[in-house]
Amino acid sequence: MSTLLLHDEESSEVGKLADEFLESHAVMQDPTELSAAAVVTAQRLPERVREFLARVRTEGPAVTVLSNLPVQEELEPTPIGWEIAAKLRAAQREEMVLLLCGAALGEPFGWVSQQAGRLIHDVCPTPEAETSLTSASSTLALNFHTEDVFHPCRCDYVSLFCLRNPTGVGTTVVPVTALDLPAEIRQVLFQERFLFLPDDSHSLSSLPDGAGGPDAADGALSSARRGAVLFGPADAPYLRFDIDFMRPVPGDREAAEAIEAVQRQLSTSAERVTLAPGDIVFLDNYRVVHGREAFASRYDGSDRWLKRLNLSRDARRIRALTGRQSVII
Ligand SMILES: O=C(O)CCC(=O)C(=O)O
Ligand SMILES: [Fe+2]
Repeated sequence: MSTLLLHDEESSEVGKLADEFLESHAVMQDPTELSAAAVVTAQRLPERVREFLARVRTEGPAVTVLSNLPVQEELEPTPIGWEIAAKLRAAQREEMVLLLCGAALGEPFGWVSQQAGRLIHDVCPTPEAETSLTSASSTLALNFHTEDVFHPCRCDYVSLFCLRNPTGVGTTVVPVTALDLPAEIRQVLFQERFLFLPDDSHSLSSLPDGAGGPDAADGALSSARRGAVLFGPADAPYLRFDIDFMRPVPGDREAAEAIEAVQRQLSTSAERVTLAPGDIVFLDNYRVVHGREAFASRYDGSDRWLKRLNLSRDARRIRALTGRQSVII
């Protein structure tokens, strides 16, 4: 992991840029325009931040943290779920800080099917979702996963901006380099013997280009996408994995065993990143899987609260693959 600790002057520069951006673009509702404007304005972030993120983009460290970013002292209470956060436009200034920093690394985009097509998401514990398989969970740990594992346009980096984390709940991370598997299993993992499914944070009816289907397990399975777990260079592969939302191709025992072998190794290799308010972590979604420890939610306004933004290295690739012009795909 690599961290850049911002000096206080740099932090206030970022805050000022976020205020300015918010003022001039608050009325800009179109996420595609907002994403493009952020990429341009990100050029005015402090030089050390831009350089640091350029190194990340050129296959630098797979887990990186920007630290000491501004979070308002008078931050509102943690909302009880993303829908309330969206209605209240909670922590809009922090959203702009994340949008600008993220836009120095990639092009911000979102999903029509996730958090009602918002560009920037709220990650906070939500009543009734405590044991769900989504980031709104709390008492159930979130298993290691590739973000949006089902889709070829999944993000290159997922970024999380911590606004509150009073009990030091850890984000868990495992790099693909931690996998040390026998050659026979690796060979299976490199083959397209796996089905990847949309996770429960997506409303199936509005998934992009045919990935959705009837809201039933069988329906989701029938719309699953086939692919490999390991891909790219044989000696430095990329990884695509989410035990909860993948299956072996029906009847493929070897593929099933390979999934179990990977999951076993991931569970013994977890690293922990404890985000503090003012930290943004950028997770390389091709080179690490991530998850989150279990914790007790309180729903008293003091719960853990993150903002999340998906980043693509090339939004044109998304347009070419989905046929949509918007960055909300
Ligand atoms: O809460 C965390 O630390 C990670 C949650 C997560 O996996 C996500 O929001 O994509
Ligand atoms: Fe995630």
